[in-house]
Amino acid sequence: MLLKDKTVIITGASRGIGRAAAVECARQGANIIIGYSGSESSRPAVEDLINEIESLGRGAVGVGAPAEDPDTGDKLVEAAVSHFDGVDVFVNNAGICPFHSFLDMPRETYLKTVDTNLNGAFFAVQAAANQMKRQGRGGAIIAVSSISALVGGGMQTHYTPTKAGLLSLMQSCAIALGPYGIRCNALLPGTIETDINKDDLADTDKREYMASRTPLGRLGRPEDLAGPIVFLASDMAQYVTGASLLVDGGMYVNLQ
Ligand code: NAD
Ligand code: RM4
Repeated sequence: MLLKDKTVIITGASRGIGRAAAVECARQGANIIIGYSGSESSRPAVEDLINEIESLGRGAVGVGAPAEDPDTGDKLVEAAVSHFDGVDVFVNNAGICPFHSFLDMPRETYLKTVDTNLNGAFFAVQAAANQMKRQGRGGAIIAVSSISALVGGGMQTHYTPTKAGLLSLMQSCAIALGPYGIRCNALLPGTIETDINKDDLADTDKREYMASRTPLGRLGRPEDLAGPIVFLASDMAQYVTGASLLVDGGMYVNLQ
């Protein structure tokens, strides 16, 4: 029960890494605000997650919260205040990576990626931090960045800068928010099999290449990130702020 009676907001929690984190946080005693895109097609997945969390004896509320909307953070915070006891943990997880070559990258693809992954995150983190400051009991903010904050991707020239930006945002926020007892850390997943890279990894050669780069011998699963997210959210990490935690099966260090 590392998060007993805490309230955790997770953006993009309807599936993938965000969903796995939501379930594990609930298992550890937290109530969850499930941020999702707001699309009708996501609603069944959100209902399914609410049911799973309730079966663990915890509360969960789904909030339609498009990541690119600067007002989304306020909306998520309002839900946490009205349904539970404010916000203890904010996990900025929502993100997209529409793989595309650089030289002909459509402007709208670039702008949408930056708005969704980084600009929206800035305002959401700001909203969560202001609420945590008002509450006066500290808090934890986790940005789901990526191994791609540290290395490039030829088909990810729009995406990797957003992930580096999130890492940098957590470093600066750690300084800005430390005086309020608010810890800010970046989680850097490696290659995790989810919907975000389903098409990319449908290429068997690419999939095998990515797996072969991983010393632990397999690609990641969403559940592999849940424990590290709980750790950063919990008091076990009470002196951890401004840090980056790679969870990549060793992929980053695997030069030779
Ligand atoms: P995913 O596609 O399963 O999940 C992404 C989540 O973000 C979904 O719930 C989706 O609905 C939500 N989302 C997308 N656009 C949104 C929007 N405009 N507003 C609100 N929600 C929106 O993929 P995932 O792998 O679970 O991705 C989660 C995070 O992990 C992303 O930020 C991604 O960049 C990061 N990440 C993933 C990997 C990987 O290999 N899968 C590696 C490193 C980092
Ligand atoms: C990650 C990393 C993975 C990729 C996903 C979409 O940051 O680059 O390899 O599949 O993004």
